[in-house]
Amino acid sequence: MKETGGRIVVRALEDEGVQLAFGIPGTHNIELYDALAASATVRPVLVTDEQSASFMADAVWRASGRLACANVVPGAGLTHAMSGIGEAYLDNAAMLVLGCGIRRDTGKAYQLHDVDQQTIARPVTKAQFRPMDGQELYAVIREACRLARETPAGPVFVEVPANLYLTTHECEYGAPSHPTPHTLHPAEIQRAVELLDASRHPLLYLGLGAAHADLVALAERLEAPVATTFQGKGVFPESHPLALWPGFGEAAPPFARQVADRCDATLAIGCRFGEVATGSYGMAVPRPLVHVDVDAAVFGRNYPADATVTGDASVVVRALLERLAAHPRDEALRAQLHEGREAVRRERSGAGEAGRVSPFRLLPALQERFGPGTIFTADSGNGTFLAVETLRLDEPGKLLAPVDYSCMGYAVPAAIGAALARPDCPVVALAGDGAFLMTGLELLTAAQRGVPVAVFVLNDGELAQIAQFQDVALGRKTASVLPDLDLEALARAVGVEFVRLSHDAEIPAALTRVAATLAAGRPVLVDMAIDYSTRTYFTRGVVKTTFLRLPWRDRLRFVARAVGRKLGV
Ligand SMILES: Cc1ncc(C[n+]2csc(CCOP(=O)(O)OP(=O)(O)O)c2C)c(N)n1
Ligand SMILES: [Mg+2]
Repeated sequence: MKETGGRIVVRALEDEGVQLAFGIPGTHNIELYDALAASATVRPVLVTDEQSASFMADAVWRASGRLACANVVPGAGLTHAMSGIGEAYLDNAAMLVLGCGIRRDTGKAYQLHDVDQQTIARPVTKAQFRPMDGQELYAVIREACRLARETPAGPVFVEVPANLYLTTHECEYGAPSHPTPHTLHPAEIQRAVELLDASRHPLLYLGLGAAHADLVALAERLEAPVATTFQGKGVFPESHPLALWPGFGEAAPPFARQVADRCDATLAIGCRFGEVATGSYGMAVPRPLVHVDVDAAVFGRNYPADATVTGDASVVVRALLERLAAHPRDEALRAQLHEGREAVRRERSGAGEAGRVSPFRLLPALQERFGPGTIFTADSGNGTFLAVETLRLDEPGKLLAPVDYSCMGYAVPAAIGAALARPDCPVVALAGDGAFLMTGLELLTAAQRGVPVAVFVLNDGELAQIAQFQDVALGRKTASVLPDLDLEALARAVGVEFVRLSHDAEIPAALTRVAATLAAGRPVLVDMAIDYSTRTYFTRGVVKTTFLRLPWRDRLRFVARAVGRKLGV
């Protein structure tokens, strides 16, 4: 029997278990939207801007491990969605970018929205498809979904020519074949085991790619302190006595550096030693370095590896556990880790700026109030680093942050996507005031659909992450001070509850109101006067690392300029 293109695509989404399709319809895909309206399992979600559509789909994956789709019109819809697609690409979040395209059956030029979408999508997607025949539609969508999920996950683009939606096609609905899994090389495992057995104090360094492996058993076998990347925060329970810090170089607190400096080998799993995670390559990685990843392309790019193992983290860790000798329990190390964390907590629990809210009080209070299931979303800016350094997470998928593409505007739409995917979890967005200006209107979508998200606007009146660098390095701030915005009026305009949080003493009462609003199934906007007077370890470390890497002449020039400006000369 023949089916319409729209029905065929929806059937493929249903068979892939895709339940959420975020986007804005246009003339090219109204037939697809019409078919979506008839689906029992795939929900179309209307957004205010397609960048939110891709941020939401990204968050569905990160929060639930389920694939979602950004459903966009040709040209303008795709380019609006590019920010979230780029984020998903660099942060390895799976997503189906379901685009559509001009008619390919008329031969006409200068059609509406006609740009070369395959070329636009290529640098930010794992693969691009353009089925030309309706008979291919089902198989192409299923293959795109499979590729998007395959580790390392990422976005995959499919451009469906509009004419395929307008006509009917013969189609077969067979399950796609699965590629054969990668097999381990015993020699690689053997070499890794030799190096780790020979070390007295190995360090474990884990990225998100290590999730699902038996990491607690591995850490305890090696009696190794465990550092993670930012993305990997929570893959190893941070309440475990061997947990070190998210990172361990100049951009980490002194105790984390001291512990790492004492190590005589590193086992890195599912990470790439990217610029952000390493604090601008300010980590001295103890050698020998054993690097494990499913993607051999990551080895040796920034830090030379002494041994590499290509393979799925769970499989490799299982193989290592079969062979690795047990290291003796190291009470001194465990005490040092405990004391180090306590010292950080003490250092930060002091009085901050009067009349403002300390992030070091607010974030633990949020964790206590909403519990371990809470999903936090953060944005590009100071808030991400505060969240990374302050939250204590025992699972991955609980802090969703734009790390490697670092795109502002992520937190609010990501919170909505996460809340739709995980209605069982409280969801809290930590949005910088600058980032909020980009996608904050998406609260309208949350209000209209009754999505209970708590959006905390970290209101400091500045683009702080940049302003702080400018202040230290340049002695003045340029184009980084924000205009005033009446957030209470905005909350009223989009129909969400509003809470003002001006200083620490108000935290308990404010959280009670936030909890009551979420429990009633409604979103809430919290205007919070954030205290940024304590610089994060990350910011301090990156400034130092970058500065020390400059030639002497330029260091002097920088210092003279900053000091001169501070003194007003
Ligand atoms: C789309 C985009 N534009 C610009 C930047 C550069 N940038 C990185 S952090 C930052 C400051 C963010 O300010 P805000 O949202 O107020 O957060 P804060 O740092 O003040 O907490 C800027 C402008 C970016 N990362 N993404
Ligand atoms: Mg700000």
